[in-house]
Order: sequence, then structure tokens, then C-alpha cells
Amino acid sequence: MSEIELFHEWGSVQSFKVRMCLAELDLPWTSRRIDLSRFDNLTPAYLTVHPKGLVPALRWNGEVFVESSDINELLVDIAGGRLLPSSIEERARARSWARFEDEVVHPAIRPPTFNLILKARVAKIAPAAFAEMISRHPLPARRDAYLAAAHAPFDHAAVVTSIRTFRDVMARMERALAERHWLAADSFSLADVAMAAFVDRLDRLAMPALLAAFPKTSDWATRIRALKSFAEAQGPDNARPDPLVNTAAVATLIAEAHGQAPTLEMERF
Ligand SMILES: N[C@@H](CCC(=O)N[C@@H](CS)C(=O)NCC(=O)O)C(=O)O
Repeated sequence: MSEIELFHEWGSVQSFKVRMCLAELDLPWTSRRIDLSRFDNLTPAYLTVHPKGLVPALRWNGEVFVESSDINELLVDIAGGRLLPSSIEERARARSWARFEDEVVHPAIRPPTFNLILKARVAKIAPAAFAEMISRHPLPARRDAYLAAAHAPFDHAAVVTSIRTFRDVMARMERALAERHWLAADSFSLADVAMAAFVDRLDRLAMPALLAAFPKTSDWATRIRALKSFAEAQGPDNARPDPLVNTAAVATLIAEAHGQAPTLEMERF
């Protein structure tokens, strides 16, 4: 089999999904770490690999593949179909969970990650060096988010909205887990891999207490955290919560989100 090279960052949610998939499928891979704290994703060399300057990217047979969910589908094909359940409905559900993670969960993860972790990290970089690096970002929305992380005050409202979305996400998981042992089927699948990354980020953001109101999701998260592939996906960057997170501030934000209405993002699902 041709070598699999993964361009990734240990602390990236979407990279976590791909690492966990590789571990579940027992596929050997070579790590090409892209250090996001040094903005290695914006170097001319990496922009030839991924022109949007994002991780993960995977090189296989000389070709580069991007988008974590598409990469995971490719890996499933390479491994002969494992991680996709047997029935048509179950496979459709698994893909729907992967899309949900991409379109709802990952965008909701970004504001707390920026405000609770990246702000502190960016503060350690000299302003001139930071301005020079970030001006190279090919995606204007990402560039602006980093600039906000550096200069704007803590975006309290955005973090509370994300916490409300997290709760809605767990309510959706709870409904699925009332029907079956894993999210898409009674067997573990790509759906569980995608949503495992969400659990890991909750732990990292000091928010695992949110799971307590959802017993089936909480039990699922306990099973997920016990998997060897989960630890392998975390790799060396495995301090949970992240030492940069102000856990007292998070407790206050969770209390504030408590009892607030569901978020609009959920209406599509
Ligand atoms: N939809 C893409 C999203 C990729 C993405 O946003 N990756 C983040 C890390 S989780 C990243 O590269 N951030 C660096 C940046 O925004 O500059 C995927 O799932 O692969």
C-alpha cells in the first residue's frame, strides 16, 4: 500500500477526526505536523499542499486530499469499507452525522476555542510578527477571526451561543442513542469518529459537565473516551482541560447559557 502522509495539528478538531479514523482502521501513516501556533499553515510550502492554509490534508499515491470527512471516506475505501455500517439507512445516517459535525459542530466550536485558548496563545506572539503572518491567510474570514482573537475583547455572547448549540447537539445525539447503541447503527461507525472529536473538544474547553443532562450521550462519551483510538487521536497534546482555559470563567458562561432557547442553527437538522 502507498504511504499515507497526514498534514495535521494535534490540537485541531478536524485533524483529530482523521487521526481517530486512521487508528480505528489500523492504517499506518506518517505525521507531518503543521504547528498552528507558529502559523506553519501559512508558509508558502504548506500553501502548495493546501491552498486554503487549513489542516488536515492527506497525501496518498502522490495526490493531496482535503476536507476531513472526505478524507475519512477515502480511508474507509482504502481499508475495504470498515467503519461504514452494512445497511443503506445506517450508511446514510453515518454520513449525515459527519456532515453535521462539519456544518454545525465545528463552526460552533470555533468561538470558544478562539476566545478561551487562541486569545491567550496569540498574546504571546510579538504584534509585528503576528500581523505579518496573519496577513498571509488566504481566507479573509479566518484572518479576521485571528485579528479579533488578538485585538477584540472576549466575545462573551458568541461563546454563550456556542454553548447553547452544544446543548442542542447533545439533544440530537440523545435522540439517536435512544434508538441504537452507537450514533448511526448498533456498530461503531464514521458517525462516532466524527462526534468523538466533539467530546474531546468539550473536555479541552472544560465543558464536559454539559453532558450530565444527557445520560445516553454521557454513557456514549464514556465509551468513546475509553477507546484506544481516542488516546491515539489525542497524541501528545492531551492535557484536558487545556491549561490555557480559565475554568472558572467557563463555569460562569455555562450557567449563563442554562435555560436559554435553542439556537437557530439547529432548525436545519
Ligand atoms: N472543513 C474543513 C475545516 C478545516 C479547518 O478549519 N481546520 C482548522 C483546524 S480544526 C484550521 O486549519 N485552522 C487554521 C486556520 O484557520 O488558519 C475540514 O473539515 O477539513
